[in-house]
Amino acid sequence: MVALARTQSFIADDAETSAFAADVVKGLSAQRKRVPPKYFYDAVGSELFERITEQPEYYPTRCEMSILREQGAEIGKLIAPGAALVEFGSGSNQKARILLAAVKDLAVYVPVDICGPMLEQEAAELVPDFPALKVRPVEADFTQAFELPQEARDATARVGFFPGSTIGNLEPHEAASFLRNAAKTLGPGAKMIIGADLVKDAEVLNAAYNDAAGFTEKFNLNLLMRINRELGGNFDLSTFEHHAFYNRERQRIEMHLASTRRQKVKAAGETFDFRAGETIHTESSYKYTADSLAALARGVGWEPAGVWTDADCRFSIQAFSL
Ligand code: AVJ
Repeated sequence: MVALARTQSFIADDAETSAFAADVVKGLSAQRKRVPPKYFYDAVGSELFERITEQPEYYPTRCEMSILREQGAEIGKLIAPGAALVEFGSGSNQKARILLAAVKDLAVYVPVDICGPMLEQEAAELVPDFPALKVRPVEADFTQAFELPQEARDATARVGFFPGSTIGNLEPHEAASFLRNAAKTLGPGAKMIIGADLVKDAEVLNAAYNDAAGFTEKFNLNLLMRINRELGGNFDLSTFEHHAFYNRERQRIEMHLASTRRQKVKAAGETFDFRAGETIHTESSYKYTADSLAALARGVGWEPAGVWTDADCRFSIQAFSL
């Protein structure tokens, strides 16, 4: 038996479904159709994302892991003894594990994620490997400010951890608002460690989001399956194509689902018209430089406190303090 505190949840199941329905109706009614990328991550989507990270073309996860493994001791110096580590959008915990191994005397680890079942499972698996560590999972939408568990509020210091280039999924103004809310959540004197994918050649980027084995395509299309399953949709998946490309001007990868023909589709009790070739914009994955992320963070009160990259400078870990 594993001794684990119950996940603190701010999300009710039906509230989650109605938020999904509202976002889908709003997004598919817009001039340029879109659905927020956070809805990729149901159980199937989370599993598909794990497969993506194993593909040879998808370098971000491997690069970030290598930075953490090789420079984790240096990065860990930002985390004072008795501090709380708060991971935003924790997913599989695999990156936190490397930091946790490099840091001594952590008061508490608080993984925060919107996917409750994943959070519970991953937290439970952490306990045997770090028997002395307090783990206090929180199920929350981490883009908003939320209340930390008591143990984290009582810790000597609070350090945010936002790996995986999840920040890239946010529009720059949303990333700024996330950092502002994280400052509120963590409180004065906090630090923040962010994993951000770097601007680079379009070929490398395009390949990473068009893996030959087709897992990114499956991951993208699963969004329509999820709408069919949870919102009574009737998307015909054979009539939508995965499109992913680097938008150089905006320094972001865009993922879309393109309707191969003119059609009507039902979802969440409404009917939506698609022109032939019309797309649903399902994800933007912004790429940063050290300077562009520092500028964004400075704008909301965070000062740069360190940058680490892999040998090929494909990915960065960037630290900030309040
Ligand atoms: C989890 C947001 C970092 O943007 O690279 C991977 C998600 N989408 N392949 C990314 C994703 C398509 C991923 N992030």
